[in-house]
Amino acid sequence: MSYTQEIYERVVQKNPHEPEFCQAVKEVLDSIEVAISANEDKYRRASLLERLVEPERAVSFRVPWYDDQNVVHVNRGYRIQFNSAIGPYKGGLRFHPSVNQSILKFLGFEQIFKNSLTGLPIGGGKGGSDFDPKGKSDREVMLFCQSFMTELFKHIGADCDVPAGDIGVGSREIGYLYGQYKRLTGLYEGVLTGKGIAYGGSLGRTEATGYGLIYMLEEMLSHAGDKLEGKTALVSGSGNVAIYAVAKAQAKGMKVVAMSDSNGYIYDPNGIQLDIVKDIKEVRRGRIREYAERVDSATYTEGKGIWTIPCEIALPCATQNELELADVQTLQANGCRVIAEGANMPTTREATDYAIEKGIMFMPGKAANAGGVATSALEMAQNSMRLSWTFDEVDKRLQNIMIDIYHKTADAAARYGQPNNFVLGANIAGFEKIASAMLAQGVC
Ligand code: NDP
Ligand code: 2IT
Repeated sequence: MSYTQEIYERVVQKNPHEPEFCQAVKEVLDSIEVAISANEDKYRRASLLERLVEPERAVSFRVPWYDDQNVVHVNRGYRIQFNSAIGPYKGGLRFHPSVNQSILKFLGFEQIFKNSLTGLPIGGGKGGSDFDPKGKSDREVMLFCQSFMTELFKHIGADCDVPAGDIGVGSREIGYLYGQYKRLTGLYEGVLTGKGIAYGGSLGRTEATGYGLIYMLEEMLSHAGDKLEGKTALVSGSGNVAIYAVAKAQAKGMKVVAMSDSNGYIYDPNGIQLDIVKDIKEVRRGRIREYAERVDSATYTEGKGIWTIPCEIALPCATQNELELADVQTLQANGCRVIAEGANMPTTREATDYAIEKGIMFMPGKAANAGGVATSALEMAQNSMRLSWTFDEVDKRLQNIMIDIYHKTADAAARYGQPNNFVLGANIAGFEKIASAMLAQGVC
């Protein structure tokens, strides 16, 4: 049995109740098998893969808080500090009722390779809670965030672990978390990213993941002799990543005809009016269905049928495993030729393999959505220097980082004889840097 297969079996055996984590590990191990086999002795002697799949530390804690009726609730909080070989743990916090250790370990594991691809000195981590911010008052969200940070602050710091946003954690939550960290520690330091511009945030961080996705897409198409202008796209989700992906796609002349949330999707053949989506989602925290109530040309459909709409480019920007085999088959039959993942692991393994096999250009999330965490690392750099760059300065750096990630990914894929397999390329390119840092630092 190969070293990678052996490790995968151990992971399944040791984590039988963690399907998402096992899924993420399998994809990476399958990809890096060709790179491992050439140097198998070296890696085995150091038990490199055994160490790679085990988080350095995973903390789980109680988060009690009062709602507006003075009823006490208890949620579970987590921080997975997965790998610090190339820098302090870095990765978002997710607040969503589906959060559990499996989901956060998959996200933390993905983050290791994503952060490596950015070329910046950041390790991999992820955290969050099964708290649901939906329908809660600002006061309830604040009390929850304060309670969450009252435990989390013991484990994080500007040079040790720097959380940020993810699903359910945006600028409001980051503000409350930062305020409590400062109160507890007395430190004004870059311990969180995605902060408000008034208190140490970086211009461009809000837009970075979505913009970065489109910069990546532009680079992919240009190397295939094509361009973004005039292309029709679907973007799932209507949160931070989806909104700024649509903004940049439209600025580049693309037509986005559909967006969604966890209840259903809107279809607007005239092209989505983003100012209305932003008002519904960012200002009023409403539901995407309201778009169809406000725009005559749009229809709203309950359920996850967004992928049945004909398009040339599909950008899943909501959540894990939202794009399944049947969806990719439908997309392909309707003329879709490109998929780039704004979300983390939104495409199931069968669907990913099918897309690559059928020649759909497919860019995995760890490369395509790395613009968010890369810009977080730029925020950390600005905080350390105690200065702030202009929007254009940050945006220019983001563009260069995305182009660089494209080349690292494509070059690694080509080196291993599969030039169209960007999943293989991204995993190998991310892994090589981590592996060399881990080997150099000895058994730890
Ligand atoms: P937001 O909370 O801002 O938005 C999430 C969107 O996805 C909402 O429209 C939400 O709908 C939808 N969604 C969430 N969970 C589900 C679900 N179980 N089923 C269907 N739809 C769902 O999060 P982000 O935009 O920040 O994150 C989106 C994705 O991008 C995630 O996979 C995240 O890990 C990834 N990502 C985020 C980065 C960032 O910088 N924010 C960076 C890199 C990746 P509803 O409102 O109904 O819940
Ligand atoms: O999945 C991700 O890369 C994020 N949620 C962003 C993490 C970060 O630290 O900015």
